[in-house]
Parts: sequence; C-alpha cells; structure tokens
Amino acid sequence: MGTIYSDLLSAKAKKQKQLAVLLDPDKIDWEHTEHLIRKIKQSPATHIFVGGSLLLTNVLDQLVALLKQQLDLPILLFPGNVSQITPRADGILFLSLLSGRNPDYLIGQQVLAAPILQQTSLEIISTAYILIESGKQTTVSYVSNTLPIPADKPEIVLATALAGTMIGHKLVYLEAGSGAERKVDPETIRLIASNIQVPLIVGGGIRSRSAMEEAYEAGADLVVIGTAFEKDNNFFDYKKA
Ligand code: 1GP
Repeated sequence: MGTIYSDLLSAKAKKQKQLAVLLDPDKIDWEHTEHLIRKIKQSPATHIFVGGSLLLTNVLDQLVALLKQQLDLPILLFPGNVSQITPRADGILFLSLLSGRNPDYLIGQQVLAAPILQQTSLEIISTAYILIESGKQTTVSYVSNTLPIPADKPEIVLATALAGTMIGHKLVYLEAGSGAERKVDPETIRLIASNIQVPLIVGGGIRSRSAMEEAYEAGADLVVIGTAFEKDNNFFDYKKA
C-alpha cells in the first residue's frame, strides 16, 4: 500500500481531518506564485490536488514542479482527463465517474491512462467519484456529458458509493462540482460516511469555515477547497488567530 493512502487511513482512524487545496493549472497567477505558496504554507492544508475539468494551458508540469520544490505536502493529481498526468506529482486520484453513464469516464480514459501511469512511480489511488446535483450545471457535468445524481436522492448516492467500494475503489469522493451553487448536503455526507469504511472526500461549493466544519462533522475525512482559496488567498487566515 502506498504511503499517501496509508496516511489517509491512519488519519481517518485517529479522526484527524484532512484538507486539500485544489489548484487548477489554468487559473494560476504566475506573477504571484510566491504569495500563493506562502498562503498555502500558512494554511491547514494537508494535501494539494492539481487538476481541472479542462486543461487549456501547458503548465501542469511547471506547476507541479514548483509545488514539489516549495511545499512539503503530498501532491495528488486530480485529472479531468488523460492529458492531465505528470510524473512529477506524488500520486493520482484514479477517478471513475460512477454517478454517470458515460463509458469514457467510467473506463475509457482510465485505459488510455494506465500504460502512461505504469511508466511512472505515481501512487495510484482508485477513487469512486460521485457527482451530485448542486444547482446550475457544473463544468464537470457538462464536460463529462453525464447527469449528476439528484440531490434529493441520497439513497442513489449511497448505492453508488457502496457499489464503488465493492468494486474496490479505495476512496469515495462526493462532488458538488467546482464553484457549485450548493455544496453536498450534510445529511447525504452523514449517510455515506456511516455506511463505508474507506476515507470519504467531499468537495464543491464549500466557501466558508462553517461549511468546512459542517462537512467534517457530518463525516467527511477530507474536504477539498478550490474556488474559495482561488478567489481569496486569505481564505485560511482564520487559522492564524
Ligand atoms: C471541485 O471539489 C472541488 O472538484 C472543489 O470545488 O472549487 O467549489 O471548492 P470548489
């Protein structure tokens, strides 16, 4: 078992909540990377996720190299597709979009990625990725050409998460979508957390400290913050108080 995953398991066992800052390579302000790195260092982040639904720029390698050089946190790829792989990261969330019925995001991209990943030493962490409806259509729903699970159908989310763990996925990720209007309902988080043994990741539309705490209290083991930190690099400053 890889180090990143075994650390996630031991953090879960000790009820130590984890926090990932999601960086989208397309949205990095290259004039101010020193500031970005300083703010990440000052934050409670335990992991860095790198990725996005699109990759319009050619800076993934450069960004991951910078993060590896400057930060002492595990850098995990969170790829929107097979083009978002670099051997410079520490690991990859090997996602299957189980909420959707598009074979390309269930197995197609993974087949294309596997021979590339075999040539790297990236830690590969198989992840049941579950998109939940959250207001207006999200980029991930549009780009993946899949429907999210209706937010008022937690039983479908649960059945999907259970299927994911039975298939053998090592993480479950409940995703509202980046910049979502509505985050994942804490009751849905609670239901899933109480029925699975693997670590539970929750992200999408979490824009406040209280929303983070709510997700943790409901049973999220790791919360992902993307847009809120991207829009305001001081988002985590409460930690200094
Ligand atoms: C998206 O879960 C992540 O994949 C983070 O979402 O950008 O809304 O924080 P936000």
